[in-house]
Amino acid sequence: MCGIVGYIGPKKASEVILEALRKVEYRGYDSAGIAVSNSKIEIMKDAGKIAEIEKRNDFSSLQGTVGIGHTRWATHGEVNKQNAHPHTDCTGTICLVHNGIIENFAELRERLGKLGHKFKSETDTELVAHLLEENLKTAKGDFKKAFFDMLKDVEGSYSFVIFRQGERKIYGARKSCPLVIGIGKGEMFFASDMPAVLDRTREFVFLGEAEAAILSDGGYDVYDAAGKKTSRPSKHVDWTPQMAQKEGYPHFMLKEIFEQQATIRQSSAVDVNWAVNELKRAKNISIIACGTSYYAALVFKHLLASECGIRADAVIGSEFRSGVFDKGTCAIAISQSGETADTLSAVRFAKGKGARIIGITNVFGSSLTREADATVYIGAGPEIAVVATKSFTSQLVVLYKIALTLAGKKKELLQLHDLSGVAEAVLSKSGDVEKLVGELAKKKDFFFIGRGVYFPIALEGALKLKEIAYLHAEAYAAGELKHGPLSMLEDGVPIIAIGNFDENMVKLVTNVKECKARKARVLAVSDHLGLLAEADWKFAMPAVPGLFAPIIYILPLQLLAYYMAVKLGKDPDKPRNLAKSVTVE
Ligand code: F1P
Repeated sequence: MCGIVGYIGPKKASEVILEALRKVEYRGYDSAGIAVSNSKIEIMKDAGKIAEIEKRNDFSSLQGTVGIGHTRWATHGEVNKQNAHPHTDCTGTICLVHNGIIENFAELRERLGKLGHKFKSETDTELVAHLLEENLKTAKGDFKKAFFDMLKDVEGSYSFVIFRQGERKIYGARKSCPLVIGIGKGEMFFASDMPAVLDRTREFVFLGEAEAAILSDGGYDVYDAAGKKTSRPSKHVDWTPQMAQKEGYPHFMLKEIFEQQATIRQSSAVDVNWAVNELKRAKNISIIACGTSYYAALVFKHLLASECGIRADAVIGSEFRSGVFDKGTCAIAISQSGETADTLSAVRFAKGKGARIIGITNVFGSSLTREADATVYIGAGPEIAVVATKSFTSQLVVLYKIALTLAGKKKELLQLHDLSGVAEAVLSKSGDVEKLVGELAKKKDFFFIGRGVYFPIALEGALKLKEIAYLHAEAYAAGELKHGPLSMLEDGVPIIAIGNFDENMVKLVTNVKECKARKARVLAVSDHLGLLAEADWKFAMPAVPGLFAPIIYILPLQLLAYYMAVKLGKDPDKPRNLAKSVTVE
């Protein structure tokens, strides 16, 4: 939540920062701003998405080669120009951007208010600028000391990027929110996520939890929370700038849906041995995740039962107190971003009870990798659209690989490598899904149903439609309809029935008939002629080895949500009220 950037180097800072902000806009897009340092600090900020703000503000008029920028996902204070970042102190010489939540906000506001500070916004962030101003007085002008004193005073989660008039330095710090340092040729960057500056460098420093850094023209220094210098060498990453570009697709989401024909193959080559060895030693297994990743967790739970005969617990990150964790637990935390606050809290809780942690993530150096005893990178490459698509199938492929290795199923492991061909076949029929949207886009309520391992796929299909098309969609284990929800079926309500020809199919067909008897209309996503024959609309799936079908069956549902959003005039890449990494609880 919130994208932040800092730049120091020979180039015009406003241009570098604006470009970088566009690339991390998926982190928040209700307002944005840039500040640069000249003879004084100049700030330009406004409410809206960057493209709208640019029409009203000429960022290129900001001169100067040091600067900071921000794209906001509002938490404290409504969306307006005053609350947009950057924020300054009373003197206008200390300027900062922030991602996270300052929890002792009320106490700081009262304390600083009593000292005579005047606030221009309702944000928690602005208080930190005033706190620095106050600390600077007691530190007798030593800004570095004022900065570290501030870090001791501030409670909550943050990544800060801060600069000061007349000083060619940028100060950054992180706690429970991401912040990386990019090392360019004669230039240095701070960014929330690597894609912000991938076109300028692939050399990154990943700050640890509660660490700080100071960038200058000459390089960077890293400090622990107490202000003691520490060492953090840089790492070269193999993500390319092209991976973070649309490459001719109208939206990142569509590009990422189509990329799955390649990413499914890539992820099947990921090394999972560490994770498997951890699981072999475990007395019990808990899977922790949120949102889409939680639905991957449900599929994994199903696989552990069906393929390995292992009982596991799947826990929603924010509901961690419902899980049982102890010294014998291996907790597998799944998170595309590796930054989801609810998931990280659950991980810390499980660790506190003595559990071992396996992190399954897509983002190198993310917070989850630091908390985990072993990490598996799913290898999907940067996912820019806010909603998860290719990361979901990559999570599934990696989780299948773990379960099948654990079960010693060599033949099936080989089949996993061949799935991308089927994915390609399904995606080549995207036009068929697009055609369905003509009628479906007139509907307001949707019910997704599946049995067994298709229930989490139904949940994920419904979530996609909610996230980007803002339509009411519910998902049920198909057998549950008769236990209440059938009462909601009226003339023409669409039921999306998902499943391949397995032991559950006969019953799924019966459930579909029950819906039709109540005048619902059915879209079948299946390879089973009997189910397709019952349907009003159909997406006929190619033959896929049954075990792996769920990985492929989500593809038409992703396409459906995408085309529905486009048809209804919504931006699928930047859905309202959502952010790519949810760093607040
Ligand atoms: C979890 C998640 C996503 C969702 C949105 C908000 O993220 O719920 O599934 O699409 O981006 O966050 P993560 O923990 O997998 O990064």
